[in-house]
Amino acid sequence: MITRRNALMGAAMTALTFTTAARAEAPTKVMTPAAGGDLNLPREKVKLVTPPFVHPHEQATTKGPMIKEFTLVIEEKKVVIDEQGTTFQAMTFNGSMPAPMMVVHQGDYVELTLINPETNTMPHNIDFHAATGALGGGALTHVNPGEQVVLRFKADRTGTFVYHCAPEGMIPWHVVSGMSGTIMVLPREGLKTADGKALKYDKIYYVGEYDLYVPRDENGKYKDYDTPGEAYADTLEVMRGLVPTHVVFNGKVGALTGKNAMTAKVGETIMLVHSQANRDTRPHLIGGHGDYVWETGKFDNPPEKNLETWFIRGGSAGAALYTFKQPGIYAYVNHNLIEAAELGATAHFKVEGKWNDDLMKQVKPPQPIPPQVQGALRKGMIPG
Ligand SMILES: [Cu+2]
Repeated sequence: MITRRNALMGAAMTALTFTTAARAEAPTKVMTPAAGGDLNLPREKVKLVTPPFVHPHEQATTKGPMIKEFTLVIEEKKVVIDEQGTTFQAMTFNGSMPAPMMVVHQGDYVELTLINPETNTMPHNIDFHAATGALGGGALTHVNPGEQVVLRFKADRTGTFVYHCAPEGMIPWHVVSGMSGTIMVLPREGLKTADGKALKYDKIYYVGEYDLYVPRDENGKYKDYDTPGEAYADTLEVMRGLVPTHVVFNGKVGALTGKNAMTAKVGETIMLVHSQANRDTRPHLIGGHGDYVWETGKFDNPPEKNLETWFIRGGSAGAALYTFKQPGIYAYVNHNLIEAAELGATAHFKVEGKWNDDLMKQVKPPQPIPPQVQGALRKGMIPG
């Protein structure tokens, strides 16, 4: 049923849609697949969880292909994105930035119910980079407020893939407003090194990085808006400058630091999936490494080893495995350090365990420079 309010909002947003000059993806004629129930495969409902956590899953499976059922509810909502209380008109799947990570195995079918409740003001859809055809599903999933749709696609290739909202005429705005997540398609036999050795993780975390563009008033103060529609024109102007006001992990400055730090134990292997749906980034674990890194996230390619920093192309998700060897607080950053330290792109790992002196030891603590060394320095000599 279309309410009067929806009809009005729909008209308003359609007008908005066509005022936007740039269209990232051209529309295409699509074939509507047959209604569900035509596949005689076992089904499993998967309950999604809020990132950085990931729903329980098998890494390798002996089961045959299945239909994995997921539900995403679109939620437009005002959120706070920094310690100064700056507000942001977010658009989300399931209320979180990033949206929940989905995990399936190659050959499985992903069956998504996408719900756009009446409380929202805009049409939305979903484009899965893991899917084939119809703009990644974008052309088959347009839902106005008060509508829902069911899309099914076959996960025919392995890897970590971004999914995002992509409504015609408003794609970049919806993406930089929060509407992106990741699906991980695992090989049925699990992850492997280049020479075929099995790789396993003890824990998995999902970090979604966002570049945010918050308009300022004439005094340089961040503006507050009541609805995404009201923020649209000003936000688009900031977006076109290509200089983000915030670069954040998981929706806001400090979402994964301090008491929100990700945790691990010495000896545990962590799988770290990192997505950026719009802009390039370069994750780095300070004091650690990427033991095995699928920079592009695609598991058919052999993982690179022992990386210091890895590159995530805008519009993709990468995956890294690391076994922690020392306890302590580790910063996990975008190694554009200005974005990490000034704009927010920093997370923490709190790692418990026993320190290994062989790997690192403070041989002598800081102390005054001895007189003979001072003397040498005064003569311009390098002591020792
Ligand atoms: Cu959207």
